[in-house]
Order: sequence, then structure tokens, then C-alpha cells
Amino acid sequence: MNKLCIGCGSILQTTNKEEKGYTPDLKNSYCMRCFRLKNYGEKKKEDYISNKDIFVKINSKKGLVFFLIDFLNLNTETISIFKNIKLPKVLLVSKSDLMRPDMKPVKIKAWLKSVYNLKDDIYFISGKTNFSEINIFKYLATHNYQTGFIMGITNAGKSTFMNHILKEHHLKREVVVSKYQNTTLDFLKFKIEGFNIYDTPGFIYNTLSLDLLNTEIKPISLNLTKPTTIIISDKYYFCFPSPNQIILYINTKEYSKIFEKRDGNKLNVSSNSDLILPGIGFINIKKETSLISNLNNLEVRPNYSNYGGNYE
Ligand SMILES: Nc1nc2c(ncn2[C@@H]2O[C@H](COP(=O)(O)OP(=O)(O)OP(=O)(O)O)[C@@H](O)[C@H]2O)c(=O)[nH]1
Ligand SMILES: [Mg+2]
Repeated sequence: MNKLCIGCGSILQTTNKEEKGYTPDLKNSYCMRCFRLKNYGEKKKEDYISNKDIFVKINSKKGLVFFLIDFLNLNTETISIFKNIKLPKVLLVSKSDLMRPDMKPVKIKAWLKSVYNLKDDIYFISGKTNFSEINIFKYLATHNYQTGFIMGITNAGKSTFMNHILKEHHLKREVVVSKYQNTTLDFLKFKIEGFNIYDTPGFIYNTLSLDLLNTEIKPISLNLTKPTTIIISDKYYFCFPSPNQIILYINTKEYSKIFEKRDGNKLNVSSNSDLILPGIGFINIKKETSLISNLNNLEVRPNYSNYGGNYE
């Protein structure tokens, strides 16, 4: 039987250095890539498994899926990946420590269910609270499942969650975790408390940022009294043609404000809406406007305060 790398799930092989799973010696537990990633934080080649291959694999299996999307990447694209999984599933909004502590999960859940038309259970989880918000074994037992798949978008924190479960059960094995996308490369199976639990590779999606600060978002309120362009991370700009009030909920400190117009794509935004910046956060826009941006196909959704919530 093939031996699998315990870090990423690839089949270990000694023949091709450029391919997944290479190790100079089959006695090793980790492939060369995972060894380097774990010990030196280095990741060179962009290995990944395609979304299509993950869908084919998961949709032929039986069990229940715990699907992680981190708070900064909740959007139509990631939710539609979630919806494409045919197995029964639960949505776990991960890295919820990035949300302000006074955001109330009950209200955010109602808002998310309504905006994205979701029927599934939703939990907000965080490594900072030791994932105490859900016990997957109890959930599986209550719903009569033997097998649970930890799935989700890449970098959402699946392997971190898996490692927490392994540690809780005093199991020594550790899955490789990193700040990079596509760390886990195949399904990794664990037998715990009589259940089969899988860590899985992440789904790829369109993100604007691959280099996040994993720190709580601090809202920045800006009163725009004249036409203003907001520039985020020196890359993305948003021109507000008329006075407005906006709040930046972004996971970067790099933003600037200039008073000149730029050309780009026009986007109509109705009052009190959130402009979604995948991987970065969002901008709450108070007044109806037509803004100009260098980005295409931006998603706008009603703000959570339209559903009785309050971020402040
Ligand atoms: N702030 C915060 N960061 C987290 C949390 N969980 C994981 N991270 C960080 O997110 C990054 C990605 O974590 P991984 O566990 O490797 O993510 P993954 O979903 O397994 O990623 P792939 O295997 O690449 O799909 C790491 O830098 C983690 O330290 C969390 O609850 N809060
Ligand atoms: Mg992983």
C-alpha cells in the first residue's frame, strides 16, 4: 500500500523531486515540501488539487461536511462552492476572532441565511477560543453520521482545527499548517472516538489578498465631504464622486485617501450596503452612489444593520 505524507496527504515517492510527495527516503513521515514548510516556513512550488477534483471526490462519499469559510471571505463565490457540495453540511465561519467581539453571532447568522439563502446550520468558530463553539463528535452522533469531513476554502484554518482535535485526543500526529494557500494536498483520514474524520485540501477562490494580518478588524469611519478616492494596499482604488460616509472594515492598515478622480469600472451601490473585498474585508457605504474602481465584478450586499445588527 502507498505510504502517505502525514503533513499534506500526498503519496510519498522517491523518484521525482519536482512532483508531489517527493522524499529522499520512504522511511520519512513527511514529504520534502512539508518538511521544509514545517521546519523553515518555506513553500516553493504551487501544488494544488483543483476544485473540480475535490467536488468529484467528496460528492461520491457518505458522511457529513463541516465547511470552513473565514469571516473575511464570506461572499457569493465561496458560498456557492459550499452549496455545490451534495452531502449534508454545516457552515463554520472560521477566524471569528477577527470580528469585533460585540458582533452578535445570532444576528449575523440570520443576516447570512437571508442574504445567501442558506438553510444549513451555521457556527462561528475560532482557534482563539479553542474551537469550543462546536463539538463535531457530538454533532455527528446526534445526526447519526460515522464520518465527518473538514472541508472549506483554502487557508480558512481547516488543518488548524484538525490539529486542535488531534491534540484534544492526545494524538501526536500533526497536519502541516501554514499562512500559504494549498497547504493540504489530499484527503487525510483519522480514526477518532470511533468516527472517521478527514482533513481535506482547500477550495481555490478569487481573493484580493494572500497576505493577511490575522488580527481583529478595527473599523475606520471616514466622512467624505468632497469627491474622494480611497486606495487600499496601494493597489485597489474606489472613487466616491460625491460626499458620503463610509466605514472600512479591513484587515490591513494600508489605506490612503486622495482628492482626485480616476477612471475605471462604474458600480452602483444602494444606501447602507457593504462592498465586499474578498480576503481583505468590506466597506460599509452609507449613501447611495456610483463609484469607480479598478476592480471588476465587485459584490455588494445589504449591511447587517439592515437586519437589526450593530457593528459598533
Ligand atoms: N486569526 C486566526 N487565524 C487562524 C485561525 N485558524 C487558523 N488561522 C491561521 O490561518 C492560516 C491557515 O491555516 P491552515 O490551518 O493551514 O488553513 P487550511 O484551511 O488548512 O489551509 P489549506 O490546507 O491551504 O487549504 C494559518 O496562518 C493559521 O495560523 C483562527 O481561528 N484565527
Ligand atoms: Mg490544510
